[in-house]
Amino acid sequence: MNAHPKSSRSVSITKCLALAGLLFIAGVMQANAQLHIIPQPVSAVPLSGSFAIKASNTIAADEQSQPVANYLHQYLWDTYKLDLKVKIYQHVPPSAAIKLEGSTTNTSKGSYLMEISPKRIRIAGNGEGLFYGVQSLIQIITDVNGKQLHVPACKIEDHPRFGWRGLSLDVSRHFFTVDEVKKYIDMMAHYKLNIFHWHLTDDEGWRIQIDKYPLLTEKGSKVGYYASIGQYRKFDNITEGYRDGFYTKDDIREVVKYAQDRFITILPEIEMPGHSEAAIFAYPELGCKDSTGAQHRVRMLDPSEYTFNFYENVLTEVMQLFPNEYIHIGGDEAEIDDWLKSPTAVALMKREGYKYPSQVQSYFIKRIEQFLNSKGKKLIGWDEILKGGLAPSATVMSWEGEEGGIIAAKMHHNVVMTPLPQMYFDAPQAAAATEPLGWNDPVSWQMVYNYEPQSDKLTPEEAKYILGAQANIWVEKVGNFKHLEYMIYPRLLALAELTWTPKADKNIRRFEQSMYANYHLFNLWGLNARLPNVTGLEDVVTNKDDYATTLTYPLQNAAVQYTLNGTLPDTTAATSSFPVTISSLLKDSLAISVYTTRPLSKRILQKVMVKHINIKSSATDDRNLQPGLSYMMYKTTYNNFPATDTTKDFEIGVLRKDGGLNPYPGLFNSWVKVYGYLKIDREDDYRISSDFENTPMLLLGTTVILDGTKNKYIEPQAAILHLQKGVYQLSGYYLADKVNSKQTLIRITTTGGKQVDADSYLLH
Ligand code: TNX
Repeated sequence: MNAHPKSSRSVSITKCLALAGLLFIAGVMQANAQLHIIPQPVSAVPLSGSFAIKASNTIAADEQSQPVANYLHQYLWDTYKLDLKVKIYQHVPPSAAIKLEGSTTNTSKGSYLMEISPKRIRIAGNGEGLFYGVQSLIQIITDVNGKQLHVPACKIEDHPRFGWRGLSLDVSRHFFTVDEVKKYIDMMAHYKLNIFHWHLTDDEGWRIQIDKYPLLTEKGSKVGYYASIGQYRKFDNITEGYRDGFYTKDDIREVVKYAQDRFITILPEIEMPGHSEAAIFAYPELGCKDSTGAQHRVRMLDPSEYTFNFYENVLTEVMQLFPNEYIHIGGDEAEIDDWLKSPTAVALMKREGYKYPSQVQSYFIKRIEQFLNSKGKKLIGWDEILKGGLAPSATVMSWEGEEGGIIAAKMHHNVVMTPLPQMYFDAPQAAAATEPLGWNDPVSWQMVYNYEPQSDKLTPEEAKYILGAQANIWVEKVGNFKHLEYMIYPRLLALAELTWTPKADKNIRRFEQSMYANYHLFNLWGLNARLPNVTGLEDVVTNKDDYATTLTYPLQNAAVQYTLNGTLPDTTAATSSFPVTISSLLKDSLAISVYTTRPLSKRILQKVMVKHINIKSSATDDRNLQPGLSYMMYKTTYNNFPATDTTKDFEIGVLRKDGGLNPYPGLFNSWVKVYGYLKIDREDDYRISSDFENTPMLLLGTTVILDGTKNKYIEPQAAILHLQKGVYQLSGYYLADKVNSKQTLIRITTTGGKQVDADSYLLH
């Protein structure tokens, strides 16, 4: 045997170190193997190795790509203090390390190609396409111990599904500064959203300088001042004080440019003929006589020549500031019955032969449309503009559900889907009592993700009129930017994916993982995103005498405090890190409260109940039982399912396997009653839950085991039951809709985690 000479030994140590380094890099790559890019690209193939970004690298770009190259340079500097050179070439040399190039092959709007090898990064695309490629790159940069930036090798080919990927911001109810608006635009850009709908006027505040009518901002933007002297017009909805302010024309130009640099179009909204109290406050002649507004307590614009002339002048100045083709004129929640008190409106109705005030609304919008069209602009408005007849070329923003949008698409009008509840980011993200203030019922990121803008009520031809989707945020209850960030993130990521990624490629499990991976970016960007829920925490009913669960967390560095007695953990409660096992004897119920904290994030609170129940098997002779549950499907969409018991219109059948039914033909959704038996052949612990977005009501005998009045995504729940061999009467109700019909209605697993075959357990 040869003894190893010393030199060769030292070589082998070097080799070992090199190998360790490689393994380390492999580890980095491993972490990125899934390429956590949101929205999920059309095609993303991970390759082996990674590219290390160094200060000595140059960003080489052709002339048309220079703005995007500058953006990347600025981003790397702002975020990592890395100062790369930008060099502009007529033809980018093949050897350059980071290449940004206009594309001749990839020309569909927003498309790009990105190839990353250990030697170079190449992104090719035109305009926004190239910019989107850079955004994908930004998301996969890994910072190894704050020392070295890496990006995993990969090949990505990508383009958007919809051309309208929007997000609104109400700056009337609370004002947000230019810097805050810019940060909002930045975050939209990171997730490839491209329409920023700026809600600039409303009852509470007029926020845009109009030279011809200075009182609009002088009086109309000083909500706090006028409130303080008791002259305020409408403030009962506002929480957290007032944020006064308005944007000068220079401010607007600055924001428009900032958005343009990020390939975001700004859609300005000037509200009319309702939600105009700030303008009427400043110029009372605009107001409809004796109008008080039954629902919204605000006056209507009078449909007078003075008003039309005034708003044409306003819009003229607005159009000079915003270069895009669309102008949003509001149109929502107009209290049109008030026009019956207005001599102007009554005379107008007489002159035009109108019977209803809705025809005045239609007249109003059509006149404004004609004006906008004459200036080469297009009108878009909320779905109420359908009332009394839609203006000839108007685009409809469907917010009161999808119906308005569906009607408009069938009339071959363009539509942007922004329906309640899914697209409303002013809703809390979990049970309202534990969240910062919001409107309406909670909307989870899962509900946002599952939203499909092209309703199956549309033919493929009609579906082409759906330009895309948009989420809205109204800020009556959102008084500062941190709260605003909390409402927007992470739901914005779900919006981004549903508007970008091909429908067939959506996958909520994969998205969830990528979303968690994005929290490191939220930290990097100083963004107050809502933290994810704790896993292992749910409302439970159980007939067992003890209860145990292990709480885990999808993010690192999170800490947890909990109590089991219904009180909230106070500052002295012990803090642990995840995972945490809770186990307790169970006599009656256990009220678990959990605080989760993470550096730089607002902590979240979750509360669940574990309730003890008794279950008896029924003495049914099971010899004639057949697979499947019986069902009655009612021709009703009542909110209240017990009302189905008096409904005569229904069909009956047997529900096989564990999926749900499609709604009653012709209805959006319809109630279904299911009944039959749960047959247990082997004594064991079983877990019964539902995958439905809206949890069904489910009873064993007369005992409720799943509470259908709660939303599953918001408040997960399960029954954990020790069941003897025997037959149990099972019944329940659920709402069949197109989302639920594809999911598992009743999921039964042994507590060992094995899913049982529904056909041998659910019988009739
Ligand atoms: C309705 S959504 C509005 C907003 C309010 C929101 C919440 C829509 C088009 N109009 O003006 O802020 O409800 O109150």
